[in-house]
Amino acid sequence: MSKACHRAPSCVVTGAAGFVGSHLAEALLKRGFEVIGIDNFFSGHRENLVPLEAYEAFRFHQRCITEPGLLKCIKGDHPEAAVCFHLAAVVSVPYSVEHPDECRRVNLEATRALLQQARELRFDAFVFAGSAAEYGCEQRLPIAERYACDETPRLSPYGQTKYEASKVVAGCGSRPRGVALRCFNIYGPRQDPNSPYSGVISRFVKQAGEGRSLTIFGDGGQTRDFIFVGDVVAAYLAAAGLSDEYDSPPAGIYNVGCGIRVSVLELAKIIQRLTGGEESFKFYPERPGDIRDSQADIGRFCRQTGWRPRCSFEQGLNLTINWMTGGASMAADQRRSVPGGASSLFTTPQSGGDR
Ligand code: UD2
Repeated sequence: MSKACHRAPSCVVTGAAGFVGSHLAEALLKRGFEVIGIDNFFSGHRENLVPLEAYEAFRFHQRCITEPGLLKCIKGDHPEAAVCFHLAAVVSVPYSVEHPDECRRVNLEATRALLQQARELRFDAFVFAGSAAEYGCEQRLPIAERYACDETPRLSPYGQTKYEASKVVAGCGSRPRGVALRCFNIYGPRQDPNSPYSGVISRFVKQAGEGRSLTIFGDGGQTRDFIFVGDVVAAYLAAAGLSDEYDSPPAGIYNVGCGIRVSVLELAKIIQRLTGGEESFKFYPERPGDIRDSQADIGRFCRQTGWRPRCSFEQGLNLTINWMTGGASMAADQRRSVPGGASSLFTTPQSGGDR
């Protein structure tokens, strides 16, 4: 498979104001691609666009992905557009339970419509944000892509619609090449810690920074496969065939994680140590619907692309802690830049892994 393209295509990024979408857009801009960002700020933040607006090649449209003909309209304004990274979605699992119809419209039907337009417009690649939620309560570890099937009992409309959409994307043929990345627990700078449903790492770092006890749901023995956002961005670039380090994979569905699981209690202790706080935890009842263990089998994506997670857990946590704690006293626009320069997200050295 080919590596970086000679003539840079323009890239559409839906969900560009989101946690992962904004990092992806920034990485593309740094590599010289034009980026057309789309977001309706339902869960994305305007602040995340600040670093992107420093690039002339960044264009932004405040639009909703459910608008009929959206991609055709974008292509009319930006004829070079040839790659679509589709990350915009209803991202909250509990919200999807409360709003199943909206979740289906946004996560499945809008994806189907965008893909159909990408096909008619002869886009090169369509890369979709799938999720580990597609596996429901899978007990076999590590979890391989083939374990998710139509009969899998999924715990939420979020998991179900992501599963159906991933299948549609992967089955779309060769033009565009459809790739769905089933990402496990992503963490890093720009993850919003302020909701009860925010990712556990962002919540723990915030609690530790404020000198509070860390809130553990259940006994803390549940495990997750945490992956740093910079590694996820590298996977997206590879998936679209835009990486100068990794090969592009054939159309299909691929897990993206570290392949290692860490318990919530272990995580809490590491964060206390890295933030220099006293060990102090408060235990609460297990969250309804919580799965016990999660760990990705990442062999398929690694074999097809040469991609590997490169950021060790401690490096990733330190970058996240620096950003969150350094950000508290800064202006919003400064806060959205990653300490050490955004490049630190994507150029973490190879590491033996100190999980
Ligand atoms: C993640 C994704 C979700 C979906 C799912 C797939 C996030 C925020 N959510 O859900 O979208 O893809 O994976 O399986 O990435 N916890 C605590 N204390 C806290 C917060 C959480 O103990 O203050 C526990 C929580 O009960 C769970 C674990 O930490 O056992 C991870 O929780 P999470 O919300 O970060 O992510 P998860 O795996 O529920």
